[in-house]
Amino acid sequence: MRIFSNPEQAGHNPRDEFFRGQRVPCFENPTRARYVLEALAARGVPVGSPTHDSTAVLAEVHAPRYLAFLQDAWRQWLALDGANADVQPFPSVWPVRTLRSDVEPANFIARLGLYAMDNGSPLAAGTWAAAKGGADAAASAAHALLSGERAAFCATRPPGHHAGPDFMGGYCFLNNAAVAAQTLRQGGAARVAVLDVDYHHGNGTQAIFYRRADVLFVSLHGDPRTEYPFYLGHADETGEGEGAGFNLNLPLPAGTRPDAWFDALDAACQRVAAHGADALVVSLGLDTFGADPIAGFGLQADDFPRLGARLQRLALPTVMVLEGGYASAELGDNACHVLEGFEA
Ligand code: SP5
Ligand code: ZN
Repeated sequence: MRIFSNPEQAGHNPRDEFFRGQRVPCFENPTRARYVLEALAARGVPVGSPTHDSTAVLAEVHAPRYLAFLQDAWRQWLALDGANADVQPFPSVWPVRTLRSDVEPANFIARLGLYAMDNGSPLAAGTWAAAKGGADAAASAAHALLSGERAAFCATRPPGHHAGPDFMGGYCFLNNAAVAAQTLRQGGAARVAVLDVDYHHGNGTQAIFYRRADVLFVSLHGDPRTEYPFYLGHADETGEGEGAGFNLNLPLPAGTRPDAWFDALDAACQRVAAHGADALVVSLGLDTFGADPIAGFGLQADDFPRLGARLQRLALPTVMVLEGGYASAELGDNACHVLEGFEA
């Protein structure tokens, strides 16, 4: 298994996010990557830097005006009166429902609201470089498969599955899983499946592929009636147009125990197998862990090798990209346990 990191990740280091009116330290922080890389190093697993540039494929999964905004956002923030590098930019207005989203305002905060689905995804000086490095890792992992590698894992942050065609959200800026899937398509895989096992529904990935039949999206996640991202991820979302029938959501109640979760995983894997996919991309969120501070499933340490083993049984060239997972001390071991279950 090839492992990729993004050396730029630590530059995405915002200080805090909002929770119920209070500022709390960011759950999604550089320590997460450190724990995963330390766990890999402790096992003697070699980790490589990206080998491919994702610029061209990014333009196929994200809108040009969104990419242009994100790349220049920190500079534009610093240019505002009263802004400085110690203050975090947050949106304060959004183009919901009857308002227009086709206009790109000149005002920076208004553009931040246009491109952000929540106020929980703060930008920092190094956000673009970190997100781009993660996307490069995803493109590199896909290329490794196209060169005959059985599997690859991106030990990268920030995560990507909440980032849609033209928006950020849920700590995500560029959709790494979509970059991997699109790279595989371009490299000759006729059909690709994305399987998202993060606790939160991968609304961004779903949105990117919702009208496409060539990339199947399957997700099991906390029921969005009560869990983030709330406004997408429901069972009646099955795809549109050409993509009708190529989107499967399996929402599960918060508090779901491992056996019920693995039953849903089995249903998800059966749909992936029925797709006749040539390659698989796994959005590997580890916030399904019982001790996760922001999520509500009950997976335990020994459930992660079981997850890896089930993925391996699909017998497909597989890219895994790290998504969520916030119980930092255990995050590295949980990630390695998935890889070990896959390789056993
Ligand atoms: C990639 C990913 O897992 N994104 C998750 C985004 C979740 N955003 C909402 C966070 C709400 C934090 N709630 C804190 C609960 C503390 N007890
Ligand atoms: Zn998550």
